[in-house]
Formats: sequence, structure tokens, C-alpha cells
Amino acid sequence: MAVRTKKSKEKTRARPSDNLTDEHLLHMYRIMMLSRKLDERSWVLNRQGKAPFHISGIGHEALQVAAAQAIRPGKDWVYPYYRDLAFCLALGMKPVDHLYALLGKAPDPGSGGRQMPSHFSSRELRIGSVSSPVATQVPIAAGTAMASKLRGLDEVTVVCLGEGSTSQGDFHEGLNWAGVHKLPFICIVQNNQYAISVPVAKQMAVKSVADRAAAYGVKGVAVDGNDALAMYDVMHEAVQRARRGEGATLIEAITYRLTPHSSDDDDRSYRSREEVEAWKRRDPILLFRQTLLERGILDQETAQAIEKWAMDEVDKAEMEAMQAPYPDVSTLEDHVYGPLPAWQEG
Ligand SMILES: Cc1ncc(C[n+]2csc(CCOP(=O)(O)OP(=O)(O)O)c2C)c(N)n1
Ligand SMILES: [Mg+2]
Repeated sequence: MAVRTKKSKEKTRARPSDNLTDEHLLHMYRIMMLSRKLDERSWVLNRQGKAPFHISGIGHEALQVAAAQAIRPGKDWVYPYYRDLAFCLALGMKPVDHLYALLGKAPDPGSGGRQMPSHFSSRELRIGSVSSPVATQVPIAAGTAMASKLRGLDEVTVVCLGEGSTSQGDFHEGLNWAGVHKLPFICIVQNNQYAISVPVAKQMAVKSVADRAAAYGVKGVAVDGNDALAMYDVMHEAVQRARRGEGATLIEAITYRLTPHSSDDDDRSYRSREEVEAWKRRDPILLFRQTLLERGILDQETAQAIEKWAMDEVDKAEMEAMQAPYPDVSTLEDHVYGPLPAWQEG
């Protein structure tokens, strides 16, 4: 489980994360915990038969929260993928919004309860809609960055996807566009070692996803995605480069999916329990908690209080989502069929 990072080389240099205040760090920890508890509850709702499907971000929380911390929510643009629950919560999405979608309820702000769950989106927070065909968000995000550049706006666009999805043509087209036009664009590849059952070695012949960046004139960086502060450092640097007009960055955040691919997957058929247990010992939330304890920013009592706060938030959100109505049957065909053309009416 050797992880190549920039961290060791930069030990002596001042790090952007040195400027994060205790309050910032505690905020990041709270969001990670909230995401974990909400995700765990989503699994429970699925196993109780109340939610038809869940796709989990457990194990990815630290890198996502750190990335969100380095941008300006509602001003910069984010095109997430389905594992970005913690990212979206860090941008300001409410836990109940995730549960509305999970349960197919009418107040779901993304689709009124019609999309698959975890297809996050928010106009207000500038979160572009998750697309089910993987990697299709990459050229869309590059186009958004192009628009910001043409309009002379100080905006950065961030797009996320998994390492398996970098085999799709859309990823290469989007990266090429971002490289050619030196766009304020950051592509975060969350390398969790598998694309469903396909391990990374069967996905690409290069050692690292970050190596793919050079082909497009884009800067490529690999980082330990289970180390929140290391992730913040590379993300902060990528954001600064983008704002200075120096172009795009591809960040490969190395992590692990601690759950099966989705609620319909049985990961025992393609990976060993020993491997999963080894990565659980590097659970990013435990690692971040340890850092905060060592620095004296967190103590056991506050850690417990944060966990309780997160559980209470999830309980409240669940209650609200369970009581919400399903979409009315009269809206069944909305967004599926357009209105009939005049010549076909009557
Ligand atoms: C174009 C396309 N092909 C196949 C699928 C089915 N599919 C959904 S998720 C997934 C695996 C993606 O793996 P990766 O990019 O590594 O992301 P992860 O799920 O591991 O986070 C696949 C093949 C899809 N949604 N879209
Ligand atoms: Mg993957």
C-alpha cells in the first residue's frame, strides 16, 4: 500500500495548510463526520428496504472536504461524481437533500425524486449535475472553465471522477481542451484502486493517473488522498495556479473505497478481506482525528460531542425526509416526454 506523495519532499517548506486555523480544521472534521454518519445511515435505509440503492463515499471523505476547503463555495464551479457526498456537504448541501434523493421524495432539489440517488446538483452552490455515464462531466467542466476565462471572471472549475473513468474518451478530450486553452480547471481523480471489480492495474498501463496529465500539457500531481492536509496543500496550489492563469492541474488523490461499489455489489468476489482491513486502518477520518488530537486541537470529549452532533443532524434529516411526500403521480411524465407539437395535438 505504498503511496507516492509530494509530502515527503516538502516537509521543510511552509505548507498552505499551515494557514488553516483551528476552527477551519474542526469544521473540516465535523463535515467528514457528518458525511460518514449520513452515508452509514443511507446503507441502513437501503438494507431496511426503504432506499432502493446507495452508492457510498466512505473512505473518500478527507480528500473531498480538503478540496472543498480550498475553493469558494457558490463562486467556483464543481462537477462532482457519485461518491462526492462529503464534497457536496462541505460546499453547503444539506443532509436532508441527500436523503430526499435517496428515498425518491418530491423535495429532492436535484430532480424532484426522479434521479438515481447521489446525482447531486445545486444551481445556488454551483454544483453541476452528476451524469450517470462516467466521465461525461469532464468536457462539460472544461467548457465551464473556458466560459469563465472568456468572460474574464475569477472562477475555478473543479471536476471529480474515479480512476477507472479515466479510460473513457471524455476524460482525455476534457483534459486536452483544458491544456490547450490553459483553463482555470482542476481535475481530481479519486483513485480508490477499483472500478467496480476491475483493479487499477487492469485499467491502465501507466503507474499513476497523474502521469496521464503530461500528454495534455497539464500539471499532474499524485497525493495521499487519506491525508486531508496533504490534499489541501496540493489543491490550494492548483487553485492558485488556476487563478494566476497558469492553467490546469490533474490531482490524483490516492484512496480506497472501504465499502462495496454500491448497495448491489458484493466485493468479496474480487478483493480479500485482509486488503480491506489493511486500508481500514488508514481510514482518513481516523487519521485526521489523530492529527487533531496530537496537535491539541481536539480532545476525546470534543470528538465525542462532534460525533453526537453528526448523529443528531442525521436523525433530524431522516425524520424530515421520511415525512416528505413522494412526487405526485400527475407529474409522472415530467422531464421524460416533451409537449406534443401543435400539429399532433387533438
Ligand atoms: C460510460 C459508462 N460506462 C460504464 C458505466 C458503469 N459504471 C458505473 S460506475 C463504474 C466504475 C467506475 O469506476 P471508477 O471510475 O474507478 O470510480 P469509482 O466507482 O471506483 O469511484 C462503471 C464501469 C457507466 N456508468 N458509464
Ligand atoms: Mg475507482
